Amino acid sequence: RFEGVTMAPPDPILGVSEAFKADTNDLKLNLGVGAYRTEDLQPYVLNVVKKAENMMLEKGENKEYLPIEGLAAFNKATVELLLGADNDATKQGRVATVQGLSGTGSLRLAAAFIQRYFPGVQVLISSPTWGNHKNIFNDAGVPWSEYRYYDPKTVGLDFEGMIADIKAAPSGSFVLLHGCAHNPTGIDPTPEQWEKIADVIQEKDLTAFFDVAYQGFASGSLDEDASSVRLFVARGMEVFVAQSYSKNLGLYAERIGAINVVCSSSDAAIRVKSQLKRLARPMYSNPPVHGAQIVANVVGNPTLFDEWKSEMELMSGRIKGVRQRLYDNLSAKDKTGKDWSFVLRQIGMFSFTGLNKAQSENMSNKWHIYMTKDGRISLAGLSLSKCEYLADAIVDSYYN
Ligand code: PLP
Ligand code: TYF
Repeated sequence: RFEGVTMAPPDPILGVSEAFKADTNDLKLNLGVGAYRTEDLQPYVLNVVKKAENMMLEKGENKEYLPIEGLAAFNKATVELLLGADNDATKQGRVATVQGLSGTGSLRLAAAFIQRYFPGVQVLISSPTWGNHKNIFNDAGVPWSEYRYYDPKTVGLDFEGMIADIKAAPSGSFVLLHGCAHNPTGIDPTPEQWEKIADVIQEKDLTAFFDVAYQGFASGSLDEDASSVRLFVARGMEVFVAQSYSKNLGLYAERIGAINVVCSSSDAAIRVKSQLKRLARPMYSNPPVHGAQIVANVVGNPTLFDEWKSEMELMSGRIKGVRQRLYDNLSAKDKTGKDWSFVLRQIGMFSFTGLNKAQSENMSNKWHIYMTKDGRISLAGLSLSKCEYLADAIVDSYYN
């Protein structure tokens, strides 16, 4: 019966960790998956998470089923975090919020909604984008096409190309946008460019679909990292927003996030929410409670909330420090005078090095540095003390 089943290819990002594990060299470095490490390259559980878990134990929280839409206190906290405490859309009840299985599950639920209510309508995604985006829309049966985003000549944003491609999309299309800290490039539009993107989306009657996986983690400020989304919502635009707490609260394995649909009326929001629940029920019935309680406790407790903000600043600050050190080492090691300042301009967990597939393979084969084949490295998995070794490897791979 199962003889005809063929082997599935490994995930291009998660598969890197497998290759890393198999390497026995002491110099090995895993810069594949985007997961925060301490300066000693150990996983990090935030202090506020431990404190929230203690509070939950003391309260004697139970493990009863959640409603299909998730934990009420979490849903309230998550939308406030996203849009700000007294946002008009929230106050007017225009936002349908459903707890999801982290960012991925929230994106997948929205994709199922698009497939059901807008069959055949396409989603535009950036070229490149997070590899799982294509899988998610493919499996949901939502057609997608790409808009230009990355310009290899400048290692920056191809803004003209992006605008031209969005303008050319059939009216009614959805446009997937990374709210902040674009994965894999680390290149974000400026505030002025965001205004122009919103103009085009509004003029062409398109709908923005934001993927917010790094709020607070990119700049260190929750408000700044949500400004793209808030700009669209302030214009009265209807948007989808998927949220994830994997990175900013380090809750990778708890699978906690949400899908928010900002609608033009509270009536529409109620109906949209009912349909999201209908889609969730046969897929997974209802979401897990533990991560939702952690988020609700951290965001809902002023002391923990402030402490969380400091811990996020610490994490994003460490990454910025590593970014600077890597840039300094690259500039010192590279005798050709090449300008490496793009490393400093990129934000978030990643740096897009410009290394091609063969050069990325040289990084792993010769230097035991594991990274994705598109040239992306996770700076969150790097320490200050390893920057010099990494710079040697990059310069060697770049010119050989
Ligand atoms: N979207 C982007 C752009 C990501 O980089 C990630 C991974 O961090 C996710 C979504 C979702 O991750 P998770 O499902 O762990 O929340
Ligand atoms: O891009 C990353 O590294 C993170 C983690 O299928 C991730 O977003 C990678 C691949 C995947 C799920 C999460």
